[in-house]
Amino acid sequence: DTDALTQLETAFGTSSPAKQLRLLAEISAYQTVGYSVMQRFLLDFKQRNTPPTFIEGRCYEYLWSAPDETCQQFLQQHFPTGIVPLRSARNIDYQPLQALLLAQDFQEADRLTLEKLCELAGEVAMRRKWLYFTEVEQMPIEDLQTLNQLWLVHSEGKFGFTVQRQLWLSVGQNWESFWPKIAWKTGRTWTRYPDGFIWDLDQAPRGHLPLSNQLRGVQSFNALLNHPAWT
Ligand code: UYC
Repeated sequence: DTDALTQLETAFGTSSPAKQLRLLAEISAYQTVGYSVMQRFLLDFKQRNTPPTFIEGRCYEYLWSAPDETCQQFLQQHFPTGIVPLRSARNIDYQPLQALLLAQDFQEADRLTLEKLCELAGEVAMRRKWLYFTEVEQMPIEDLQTLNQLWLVHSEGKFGFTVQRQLWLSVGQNWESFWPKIAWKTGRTWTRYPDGFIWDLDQAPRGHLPLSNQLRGVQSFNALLNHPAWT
């Protein structure tokens, strides 16, 4: 009944993010009336003018996959390019990445992220298909923050460069401790691309994605985790 839904909505406003995720699942079970609650929440968010979190991301995902056409229309009207502002200092189009993450297609999103990073580094890197650390150092803060936000917001805060950075700092920037923590290495064995990696949000450990190939050493990833975008 709607009384119970009103109680859920009230509780939602004062809960922790983890609790809010669970409440959203309950609210979505109410379907049409539940979707109205979510739309109200997203309109509030729009007015606040604050960066989106994974709560707004999850809300957006629920509305996007809802059977009610009014939900699609709502998103089209109020958030036509997604919940994350797709800012770029280099005029790069992050819309395709937004779409893949929204659809929770993490494997394709990971592939496209590397492609976008190469695009950000320039034509030479695009042809090379991998990054020099000097190119990473030169990347604009704005674009890296957009990429990071897209991953964070559409992964319940589990994936993204800042999640990786936080874990890496927590082990004293020790790579050998870091790799097993994010399941890129087990014992002495590197995880094999692509089938060894975990492309499922619920199964993967925090910081597992996006990937950064270590074939040519750690310098590029090191430059990424040390980028001024995160300080
Ligand atoms: N791969 O093992 N990786 C590739 C990872 C390594 C290798 C791509 C990550 C270790 C080869 C991505 C790990 C290694 C290719 C990743 C990992 C290795 C390849 C596709 C755990 C051998 C073929 C994008 C750290 C022992 C391409 C890209 C080539 C591809 C990611 C081998 C995303 C996180 C040291 C031979 N691996 N990679 O970059 O260039 O090509 O030959 O890290």
